[in-house]
Amino acid sequence: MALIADLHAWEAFDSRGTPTVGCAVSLENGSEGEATVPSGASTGSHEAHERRDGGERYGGRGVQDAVAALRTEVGTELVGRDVLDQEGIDAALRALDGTPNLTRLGANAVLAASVACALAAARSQGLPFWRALCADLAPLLPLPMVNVISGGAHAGGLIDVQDFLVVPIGAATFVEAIEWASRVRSATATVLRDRGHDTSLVADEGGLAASLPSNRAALDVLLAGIERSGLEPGAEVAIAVDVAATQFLVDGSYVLASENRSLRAHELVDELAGWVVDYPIVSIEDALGEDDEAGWRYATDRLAPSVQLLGDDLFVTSIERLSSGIEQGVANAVLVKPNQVGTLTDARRVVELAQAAGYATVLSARSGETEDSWLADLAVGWRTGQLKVGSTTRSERTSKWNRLLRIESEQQDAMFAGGAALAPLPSG
Ligand code: 2PG
Ligand code: MG
Repeated sequence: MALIADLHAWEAFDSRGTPTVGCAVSLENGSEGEATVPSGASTGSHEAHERRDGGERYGGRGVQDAVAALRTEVGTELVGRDVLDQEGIDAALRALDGTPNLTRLGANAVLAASVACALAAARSQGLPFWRALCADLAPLLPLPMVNVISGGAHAGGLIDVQDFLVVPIGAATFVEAIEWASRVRSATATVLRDRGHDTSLVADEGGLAASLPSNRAALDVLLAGIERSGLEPGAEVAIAVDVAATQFLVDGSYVLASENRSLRAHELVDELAGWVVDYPIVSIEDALGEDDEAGWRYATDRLAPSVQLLGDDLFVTSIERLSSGIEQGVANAVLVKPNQVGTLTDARRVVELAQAAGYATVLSARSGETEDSWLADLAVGWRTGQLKVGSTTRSERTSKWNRLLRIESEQQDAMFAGGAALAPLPSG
């Protein structure tokens, strides 16, 4: 037993300078756990509720009410509970909230408490967080998915597709994988500079935010960056895109504003299929809007046999939405963001459900992050196989990569997931 003695909460900053929730839990045995939580910009409408104060402070985005709830009713509920029973803690948080989407307390408040408890539990057992999470299973270092060029909501809509990422599929270790990703980023910046673009401005996740004429132009630049880095496109380093299509779905049409084109769902899928032929693309996230069922079915038929088709806004880390996706055979991989659902237990169940169904799992940071690194431990301990964090620059991103570098350096026998983590999985 490791009983909670006290819970403290405060208003902190995220990487966009927007308020977020911080929470610390101290135990009767003297151990502590402390967490701050992230926040998205291209959020799905089915995500758990992020509680904001409204009013004047921080343009209405303050979180003083969420913090006050933690200090009062959540603290009262949790003090005296055993942090070694994470499921019990998370169930108590859900019951206290009383709504399906955590609308009353706020998912930002609930997740901060959930993670702080989990961290305190690991401390009190004298274990690294990842070890406390995987118990007897072997830890697995994730294949990194690294943002190099940004568009969409993270880069002022310069181009429509939100993320152009690299996936070092041929790397043998995490150390090698992240060095390759970093090398491609530098080479891509050089390519952009050579072509007359400004590379001093970066987007929310540290990606290069260039004003390119089309989405294909970004793929051209990224492919040129991989070639310039001396790594082999498609064999050593591949490309992933997060289309984030919900963001440009207007009245049933997908509006590629940068290209002055408006596409029906099947036309967008056909366009993406063309990109897969012309570029070494291994993963496509949110190819369609979050509720475009027919579009997703068509996308799955056309794309999922050969590439990873990843649902973010589609599944929003929801057991219900993922279960129905699995039943209908939609997509073949799920993006997992703990703050989309609000508790670690719920996020972990989504990972387990996906793994049991042969879907690949990609744990993901948000565009608004903090310097915390607990996400890296979740990837290793939950054996998600893949981790998407943003760029290899900016401290709120590197804190996660740095944590993995340390874990790999200390756990020489830890397995690295590598390119085999990508869907379609052999059993899927
Ligand atoms: C996404 C994430 C991270 P946001 O769409 O996958 O890139 O963005 O946190 O803004 O939802
Ligand atoms: Mg996404």
